[in-house]
Amino acid sequence: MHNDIKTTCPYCGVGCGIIVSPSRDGQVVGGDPDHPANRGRLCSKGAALIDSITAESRDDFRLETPLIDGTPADWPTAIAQTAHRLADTIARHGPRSVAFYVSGQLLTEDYYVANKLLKGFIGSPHIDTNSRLCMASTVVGHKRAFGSDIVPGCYEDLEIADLVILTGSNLAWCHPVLFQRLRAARQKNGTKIIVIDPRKTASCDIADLHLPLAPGSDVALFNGLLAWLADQAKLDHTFLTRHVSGTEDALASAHADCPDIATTAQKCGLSRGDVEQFFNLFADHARTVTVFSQGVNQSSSGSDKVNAIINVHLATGRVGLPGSSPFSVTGQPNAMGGREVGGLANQLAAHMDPNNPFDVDRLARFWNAPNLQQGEGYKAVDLFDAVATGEIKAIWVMATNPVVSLPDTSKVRAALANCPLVIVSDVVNNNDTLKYAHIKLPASAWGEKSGTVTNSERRISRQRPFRQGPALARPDWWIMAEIAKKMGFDHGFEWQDVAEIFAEHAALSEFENDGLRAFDIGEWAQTGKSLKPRYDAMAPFQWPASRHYQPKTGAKRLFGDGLFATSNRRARMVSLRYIAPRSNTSPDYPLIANSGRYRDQWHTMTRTGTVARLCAHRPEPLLEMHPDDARNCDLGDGDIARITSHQGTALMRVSLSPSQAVGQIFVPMHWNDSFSSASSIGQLVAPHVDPLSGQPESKHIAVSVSRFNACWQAVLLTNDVVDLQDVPYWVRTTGQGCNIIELAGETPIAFSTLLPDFARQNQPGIDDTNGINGTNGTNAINDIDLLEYNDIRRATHRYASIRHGKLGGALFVGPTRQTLGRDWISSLFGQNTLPTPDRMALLAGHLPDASAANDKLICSCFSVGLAKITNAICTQNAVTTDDIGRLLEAGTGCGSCLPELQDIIDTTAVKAAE
Ligand SMILES: Nc1nc2c(c(=O)[nH]1)N[C@H]1C(S)=C(S)[C@@H](COP(=O)(O)OP(=O)(O)OC[C@H]3O[C@@H](n4cnc5c(=O)[nH]c(N)nc54)[C@H](O)[C@@H]3O)O[C@H]1N2
Ligand SMILES: Nc1nc2c(c(=O)[nH]1)N[C@H]1C(S)=C(S)[C@@H](COP(=O)(O)OP(=O)(O)OC[C@H]3O[C@@H](n4cnc5c(=O)[nH]c(N)nc54)[C@H](O)[C@@H]3O)O[C@H]1N2
Ligand code: SF4
Ligand SMILES: [Mo]
Repeated sequence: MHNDIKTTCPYCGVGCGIIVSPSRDGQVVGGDPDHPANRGRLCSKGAALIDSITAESRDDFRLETPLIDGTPADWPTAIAQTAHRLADTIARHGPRSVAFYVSGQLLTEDYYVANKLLKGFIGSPHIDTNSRLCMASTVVGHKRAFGSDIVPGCYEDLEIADLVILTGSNLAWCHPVLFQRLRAARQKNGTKIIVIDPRKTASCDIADLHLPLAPGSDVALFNGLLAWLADQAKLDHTFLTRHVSGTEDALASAHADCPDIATTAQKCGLSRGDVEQFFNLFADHARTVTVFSQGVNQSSSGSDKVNAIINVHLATGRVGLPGSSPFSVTGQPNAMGGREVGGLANQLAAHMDPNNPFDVDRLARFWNAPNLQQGEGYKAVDLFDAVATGEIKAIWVMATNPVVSLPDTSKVRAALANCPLVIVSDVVNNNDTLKYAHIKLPASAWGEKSGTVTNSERRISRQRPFRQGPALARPDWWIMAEIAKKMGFDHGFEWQDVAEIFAEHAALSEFENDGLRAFDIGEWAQTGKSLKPRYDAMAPFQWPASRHYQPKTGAKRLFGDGLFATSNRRARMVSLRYIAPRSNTSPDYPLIANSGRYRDQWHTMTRTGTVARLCAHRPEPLLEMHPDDARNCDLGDGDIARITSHQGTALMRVSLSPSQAVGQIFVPMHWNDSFSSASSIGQLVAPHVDPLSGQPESKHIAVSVSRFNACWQAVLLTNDVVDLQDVPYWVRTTGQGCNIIELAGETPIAFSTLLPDFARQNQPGIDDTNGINGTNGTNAINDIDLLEYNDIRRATHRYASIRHGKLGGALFVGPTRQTLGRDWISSLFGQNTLPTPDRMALLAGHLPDASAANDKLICSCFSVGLAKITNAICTQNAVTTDDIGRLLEAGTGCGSCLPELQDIIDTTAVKAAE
């Protein structure tokens, strides 16, 4: 392709515009200066998109062909087989025995087809999505308060607000470009910023106040605020009288729950001073935006947390006004699009309701779909329970990895293992869920497919193809449409192009819409010749885009006129009481584990886990804990710990962190069985859900932590497939030249079996269990040099294999964590011949530049590590992030590392002062 292609980032819900341009060695990705979400900015993940595409081109990465029971098939066979098995299941067990589990990473058009096929034509209500784990509580909160699932504000509000509250949101790492916009606005306007989060996160870098509230206590905090605002006569009574119902009851509940600052502080585990400061800041700034995300949603009281936030905004008339709104930031690139097409089990397409017979009838007529049923389907956790009990006999998983991301994953595995028909559509050929699939269908990936996504501010943008995928990869909508037609659903799936699906979706949004269904994009409902060119040229726009109702098009904000989407057009305040999280500590499980995200990893790592520069930021998953807790558990920094919950056990390396409160640990959600032996966190999460939204409580897991008594630790560098079955602790990361695998065990094993060449050669004379003979030297067999060094006294072993002069693998074993520089060894893998000094250095365990060893990568754009930054602070007088940028370039690319740079400056200054 010769021209610039404008598309949208496939990661987070900020929905940044991207330009892909041709370059000498292929293509380059840059931020789109014209896209309103980012105006040219990108974060570290967006900036590394070309790296992830390069990784995707590797031979073993993509699912290249349909596989039926492990046998490659062409598409006609795969379609016929899938259709036949689904039809057979329906014939024998009825339509409700079929379920789909889909994802906010599908494009709107894919998502629309999935809902139409399952709900409308197969006639099963059981389609749910990973948005259940993500946005479901917000959907309930919005519907309860506004009558419809609508985000009233826009990104600009964060820039023009006087006060921005980030609650349950680590915006710096999870919505980095929005965070950059906020940072810039703060520099310009002095915006006040409050972070409400049990732990000190990177987002606190720009905060005036951090409230480390007790996990799960948000309802108490916002109830306390509501009661206090009422007592201080700070409510907007005119707005309440005209536009809100339920006020008195909500106020009474808030007063009963948290009558004063002291009670609020006590329930939230905060100091009175901090609570008072928060309340005063809220009262004093009419232009307030409250940004909320998973610390709010992923809770057994998630829906109530959302409404507690909206209550204070309604009570002060701060909804849908410039710089003034509650603001749910969505996670996935198309979490919002999924909600628009009714992706959740308790929604219908175009913001209609499966429990409303008029909506069901309307949709059935529009689709000409006689099988559409009234009523909700199973929500994700219940859906997989129904798979486990055998009620669901066929499940089709698309664009999500539930074996990693759902709670209680042991149960999910068992359910899938027993399910008679598991179909998985994915772009990769290996993830934890694909292992259970009878039918694997190769989907086209980002960069290859065409369609639309909706970001957090209701902005619909195009994703446009700019590269060829594997010959047999197909867009998800096409796969479903072909199977639908093969199942005998002749009408309704005949689209020739994705533009036609979008037009149908748009037509449905305005179909018999009396103006109350705010999701109206009827402007795009056209058909005919001009459809495709217009769709292809679509510039990003905010819905609604109505042909009939006000606001007709591109409204930045909704509800600013005080008219809501309820039948009486009044918003509703909800009466709430603080209820403690479901999973609580006990003598057996005395700590609370909170799980969340890292700056440079995306979810279950299927894509970001293959990019060296994204893996360098946090190569191993860390159990972050307060030093006091670590001491109680007999753990030190860098030790390996066993984390046990009622559900299961995981292993992770300990990182001491004063940012964690005593009694609370933080663990990443990303690692899985493809990247670790036992660091997948879903196996610890209890299936406790919010009673209204069905969203699991992944932020509050009662656990115990104990020592994993490593008697040896090792690092293995290789590109070969290694059998790690007998290694209890291993974590794999992608280095510049090879995979880097950290290993540890509680009992000795035969180390040489970990190095493929050693195992294959079955070397005589090498006895390498922990602490044995001292064979040192080189053995050459079949052009493979095997270097070996054993120091029995120190229990230290080093092995390297050189194939045809090139480094093939290196293994370093010792009693503690290996401290040698992985980057340098990893870089040797690219060299055609390994010079003798490097061979010697490998065996001696000495690095040419020892200071580079184990440096922690901070800036992934310019590959600047901690050592250089600390050096610049200590010896070159760098006192601001700008100084560091000038000296080292760090922080001047995407800016995602600025919070960490500031943190390093602060801690280095403190150390220097001590
Ligand atoms: N780098 C990166 N960015 C991403 C993603 C990714 O995988 N990686 N995923 C995207 C997706 S799908 C999503 S949903 C978003 C999620 O974005 P966020 O919600 O910002 O991310 P999390 O790290 O899951 O959780 C946010 C914070 O909630 C806090 N928290 C935990 N318990 C409580 C509580 O009881 N109350 C309060 N107030 N806070 C609490 C946690 O300490 C954590 O810092 O990120 C999106 N962006
Ligand atoms: N403990 C804990 N668990 C959590 C969370 C947490 O904070 N803590 N967060 C939850 C949240 S908010 C979310 S959103 C989920 C995310 O969890 P998942 O949705 O399970 O995570 P992903 O790794 O994004 O999985 C996406 C899959 O889709 C594939 N894929 C990518 N593009 C396409 C495509 O175009 N078509 C098809 N067919 N496949 C594609 C990818 O290869 C990958 O296998 O995790 C949830 N689970
Ligand atoms: S903030 Fe980063 S991950 Fe999110 S859309 Fe923008 S570039 Fe992509
Ligand atoms: Mo999410």
